[in-house]
Amino acid sequence: MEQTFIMIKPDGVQRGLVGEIISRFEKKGFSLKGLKLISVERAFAEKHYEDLSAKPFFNGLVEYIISGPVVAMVWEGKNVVATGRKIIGATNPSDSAPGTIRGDYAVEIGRNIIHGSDAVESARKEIALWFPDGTVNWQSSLHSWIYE
Ligand code: RTP
Repeated sequence: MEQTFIMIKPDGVQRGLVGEIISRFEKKGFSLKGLKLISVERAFAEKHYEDLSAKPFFNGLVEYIISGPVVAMVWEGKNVVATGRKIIGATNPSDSAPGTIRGDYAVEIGRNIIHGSDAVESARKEIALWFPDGTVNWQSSLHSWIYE
């Protein structure tokens, strides 16, 4: 089954949105496989966003990610990478539809609350980076009520 990496960024934690965000993924029917509250070092944040290192906003993005604790999660389910991105909404909250997390709770691109892997391959890399000791292997008793 497909997995994705979801991170609630420092603004989402500070604004008390952790429960709301987890609730949206749970209610959808996805399964939580990994969860931790963690403050990351600069080098770790730079590694996570290494593909964006040439962007003009890179230093500000790293400062933002290390400015407070984040919630790192692994969610599992059918098509969870693409569907997770839909639940999160467009990168710039000005373009995120109401009903999405960013559309409902964020205003500016540099404070957009949440990260979600953009592809199955990047999810695999990000899960390995953030959960080097692996995740929890379990299955919800509701599985047969969510999948045919
Ligand atoms: P994320 O990785 O956080 O899920 O975001 P994304 O794929 O939707 O967007 P991406 O282009 O990968 O950008 C990563 C994060 O960098 C910040 N950003 N700031 N100031 C700017 O123009 C700008 N552009 C991007 C955002 O926090 C974005 O989520």
